[in-house]
Amino acid sequence: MSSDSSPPVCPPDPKPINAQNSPDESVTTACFSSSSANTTSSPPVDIPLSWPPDSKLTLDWIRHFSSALDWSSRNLPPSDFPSVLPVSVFDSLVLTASKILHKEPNCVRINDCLSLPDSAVVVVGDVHGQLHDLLFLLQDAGFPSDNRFFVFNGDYVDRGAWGLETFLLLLAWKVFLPHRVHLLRGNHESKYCTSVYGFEKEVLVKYDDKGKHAYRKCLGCFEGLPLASVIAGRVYTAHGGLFRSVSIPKSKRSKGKKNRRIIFNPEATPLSLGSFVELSTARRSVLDPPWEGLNLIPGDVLWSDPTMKPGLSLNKERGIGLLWGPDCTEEFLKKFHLKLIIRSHEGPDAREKRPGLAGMDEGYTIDHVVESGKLITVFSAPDYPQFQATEERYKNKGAYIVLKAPDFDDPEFHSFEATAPRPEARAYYDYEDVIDSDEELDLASMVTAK
Ligand SMILES: [Mn+2]
Repeated sequence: MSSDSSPPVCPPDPKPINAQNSPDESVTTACFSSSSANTTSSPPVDIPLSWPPDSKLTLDWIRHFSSALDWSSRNLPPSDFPSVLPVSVFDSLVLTASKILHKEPNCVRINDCLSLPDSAVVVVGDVHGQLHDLLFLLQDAGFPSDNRFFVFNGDYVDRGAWGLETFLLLLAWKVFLPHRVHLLRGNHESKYCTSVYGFEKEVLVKYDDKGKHAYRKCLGCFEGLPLASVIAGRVYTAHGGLFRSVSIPKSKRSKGKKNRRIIFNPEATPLSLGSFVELSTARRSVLDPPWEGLNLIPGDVLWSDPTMKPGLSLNKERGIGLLWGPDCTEEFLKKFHLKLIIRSHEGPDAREKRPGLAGMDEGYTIDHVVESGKLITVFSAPDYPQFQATEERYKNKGAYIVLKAPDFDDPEFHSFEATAPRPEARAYYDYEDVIDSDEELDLASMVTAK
């Protein structure tokens, strides 16, 4: 059904949601409104938003929502957020999205794109609450539509000041086009990370006396986010990356009675790559994926990093997940007939500490080039992190990847600058004290945070 004459992704009448790098215009074009509306600081659309009586979101609803979020981020104190999205509408949105997400498999298979000749799949990396950069990205890439699929690789919240807005906007797209928009989980969609890097406090400030309730609902939704995707049978995507096998080697199985408790010590078992069957049976609905025990696959998928050193080893820097070398990339691609791995998870700060791997200045890196294909990292938060203790910033670009029909395995890279100027905002975490990247985790507090 799709062709050159297919309808535009987004009806063209409103002005662009945001303008890239045009400080003079960014405020006036930010809302779908005239400049006079901005000078009077009146909202560009009717607020508060209401939930459609039939629970069916429309493109217009999402456009109004985007515009209201952009406007409120520039004109309202954070505690006035319920005047844009009352908690009852928040509840409906999160509940509706949550129901859809919880039903999805751990690894989402995106194959509908194969039967649409002009289709494209856009893969997006970490966003970290940078709402205005996400609004720019969506417009630049073209909004989700019948033949434009999106896979978001996680880390929607924390660090940036608009994690709630970012997450809710993506949930709205998910509800509107559940088979076109795929939201995967990042390591920050967890109780531990959100309690350290700002999202919990952000929700408490924005929803005040309903804050605890709203935060709990967000956590419930995080638990439902799928872990990985396979696009067109050729491209594996996940936030961190590869994962270990947790199947019990025959030699370690207890003999005798079938139901006897299995004694298995993963530490003593050599690491090997896991399979898609194992990925599909992992229990993902955990707030903080464990770093020990038998349910290790979600933690690996969300926290692992590539390295240039061959082999598979425990990710000691992060204290959770794995490090995998180019030989593992080759093994994984070959075994499962894939061409690409696209993961995210490492921004410019993390890459500064990874000798042998390229920096994140352009928002993406090609980490492994092997016989069967490539491993790519994509990071979509430009000028990251929003709050920094030092004057000197990374000034990194963000990027997204476009995979096109018919093969979906020849990535087009699109780098973009941060939307400037960013509205003034205060951080929701102590960024001068909190360590710069996720590397050193206080694992003990992950236990007590449960
Ligand atoms: Mn991450």
